[in-house]
Amino acid sequence: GTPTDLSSFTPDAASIASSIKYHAEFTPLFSPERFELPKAFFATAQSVRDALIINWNATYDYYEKMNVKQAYYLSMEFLQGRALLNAIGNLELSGAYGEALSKLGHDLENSSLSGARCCTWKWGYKHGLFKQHITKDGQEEVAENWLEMGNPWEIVRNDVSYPVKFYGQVVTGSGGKGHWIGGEDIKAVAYDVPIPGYKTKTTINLRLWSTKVPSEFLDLYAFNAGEHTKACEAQANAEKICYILYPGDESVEGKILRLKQQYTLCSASLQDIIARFERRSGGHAKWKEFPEKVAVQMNDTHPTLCIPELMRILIDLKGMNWSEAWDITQRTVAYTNHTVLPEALEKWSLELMQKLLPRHVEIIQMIDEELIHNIISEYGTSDTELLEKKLNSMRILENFDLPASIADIFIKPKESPTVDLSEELEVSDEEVAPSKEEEVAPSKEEEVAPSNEEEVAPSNEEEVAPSNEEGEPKEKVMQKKEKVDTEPVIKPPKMVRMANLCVVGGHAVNGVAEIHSEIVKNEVFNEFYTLWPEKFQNKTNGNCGSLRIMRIFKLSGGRQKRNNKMKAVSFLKEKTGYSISPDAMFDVQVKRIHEYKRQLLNILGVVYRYKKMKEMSAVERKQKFVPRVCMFGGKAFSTYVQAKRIVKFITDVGATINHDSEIGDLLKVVFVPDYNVSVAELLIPASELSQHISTAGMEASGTSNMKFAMNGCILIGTLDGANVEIREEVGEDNFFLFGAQAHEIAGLRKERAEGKFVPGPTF
Ligand code: DL6
Repeated sequence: GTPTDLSSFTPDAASIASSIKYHAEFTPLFSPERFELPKAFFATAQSVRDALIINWNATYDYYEKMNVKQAYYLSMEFLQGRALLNAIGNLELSGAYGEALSKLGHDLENSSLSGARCCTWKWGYKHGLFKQHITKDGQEEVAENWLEMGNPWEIVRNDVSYPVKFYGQVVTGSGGKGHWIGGEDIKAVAYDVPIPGYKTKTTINLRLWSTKVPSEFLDLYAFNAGEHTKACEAQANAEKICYILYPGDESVEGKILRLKQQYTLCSASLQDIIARFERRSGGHAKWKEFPEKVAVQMNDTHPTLCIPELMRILIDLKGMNWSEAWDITQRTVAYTNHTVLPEALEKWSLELMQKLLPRHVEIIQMIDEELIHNIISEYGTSDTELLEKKLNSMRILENFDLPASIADIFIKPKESPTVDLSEELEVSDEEVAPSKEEEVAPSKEEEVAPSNEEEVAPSNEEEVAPSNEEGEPKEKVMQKKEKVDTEPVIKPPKMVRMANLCVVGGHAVNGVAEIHSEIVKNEVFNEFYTLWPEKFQNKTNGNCGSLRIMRIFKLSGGRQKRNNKMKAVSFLKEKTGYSISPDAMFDVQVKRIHEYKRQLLNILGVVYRYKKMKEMSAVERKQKFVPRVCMFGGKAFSTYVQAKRIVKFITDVGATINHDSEIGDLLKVVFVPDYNVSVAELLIPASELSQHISTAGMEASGTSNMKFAMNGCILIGTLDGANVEIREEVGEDNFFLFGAQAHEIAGLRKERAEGKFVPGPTF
């Protein structure tokens, strides 16, 4: 719905100037003597924030009064870009702000840029991913302390905070209720940021969580005894949760930290959502109607814990039974998938999760068991091979025993003699002894008597082999076989497949471009699609209106493009030291560095072009080649060695070509350091050709492709992600089609593996 009673307050330049001056004077972030750029930015942002707050309050008053359904988008990251110009534009106050700032001796564009430079908006974390420096050794990661200067947009809500628990034990009460006790307690405090809509006064809230411990957690005795670090340990543990975006997760500590981040987001957000629902229900919450008032959209699998957390709250705290809670949860939650790469689909060690979130693991095990029953009732038990296939691909718990009753299905009559080594291989009591938590409340796992993880065990495929005539669990039989035939192998760890949990627990699953949504249905989650086709849908990234805008402004060029190029030229000079010609064609590939995105292929193409140029005479070269600047930009994840090597290679190629006076402006290669939303806002409008050449079928959508197209840039790309729809929109003549199609890839890979290679066209 649209609020009707929003402010019609439109300040003029004079009142804006006095508001900026007020904030410059009373905002205690900068020293009083000067009014330089960063201060001008902060003061301007704060005056804009005042204007936004009026619309924001009116928006939420309206939502409250009308008791509207609210959609909550749960995401680990929001990369907002330049908030100041965006907000002023949306408020339709660009003219007035420009005038006010020039009265005060500043320029709106520069003030906004200053904000972008000192704060790359990685909402919610003290540090963003990292700042990328480019040195002679390639990428160097430097901590990015974007909050150093403070954040003019956020408003702390010290009165909005929720407890969040980790570790501890579960005591099972009557009716399957769990009491989660002990453990580590922190609190999540809300920080709000107003987000204005485009061509509307509706201004919504971006709510972020900061983590703290209640002040009584400071160990005063330890502190006074001089043990300062120990005394502040609880505080430090809580605060590090929101210290960094995507902390490295190779170590166990790193994994725990990530899981804590994910759970904090889910728990605090759901408690907040439920508190609002109850408040709006005036103390008479009709829980069945919860999904009519609340939609929770999980952005990727990071917020998957929403599912067991909502179940926990509904069952343990609101007194619902399992099926009531499950019905509400499923109708509330939905999932957006962003990747088909198997290695990027999150899995968590069950053991680790059980320690950190014991009650959630109980709930996940119950969801898994219910799923198993669903699968059996759908496919029956006569075709055990089919059943096995379905269970293997759909179960939430991987490498986890089937409940005993179900494992029996796979028992086949005696076929061949087995060696009875039962005594020797008996799983000792010790091995299955419950952990501390389980002693308090036996988990499902204990009921089905699993072995522990270090145990010698069969590999994945073997695990589904039939058991022996005594009906012993199949695992033990296979253990015997292992011991007899081969060296023991390490049992694969039990894992929780978060994407499967999302598909099972949510009522809708969407991909982010048409081709990707088809792959989601036909490959990644095909077994689920076969079972629940109605859940699957497509939402192309940025589609709302973007394609229409593209149609209207198809391939605009001219003077504006030239201005944009000039800005990029001076930015690149400042950042890289390279002088590039604005008359050259800007050929840009900016995105995360990844093998499937094929920056390597692009740079090899550049090397090839360079070599061809060198073979020609100066005259021929000039005739054959259009002057071109090949720009690359993007971060390589800190542990992704191959991606970092690609960055280094690009910079080395640049160093060679850019210093070749024979080539001059005909070819330049620039690696733009620290690519982020602000850099994108500068480079995309300056580009003439942009590269979206991922191996077809692998880029879920891409988001910059749409932005380049909307800025009148021609794309060269594969039929992958949103490229497919963009090409339909801009027309085949405005899109250079490149490379193989998704359905051809498997065949080509096979050919290559067999040593067949058909070279492509040369130029
Ligand atoms: O949906 C946003 C964006 C897509 O446009 C990209 O194609 C896709 O790679 C990206 N996916 C992720 C998820 N994780 N991984 N890998 O960031 O999502």
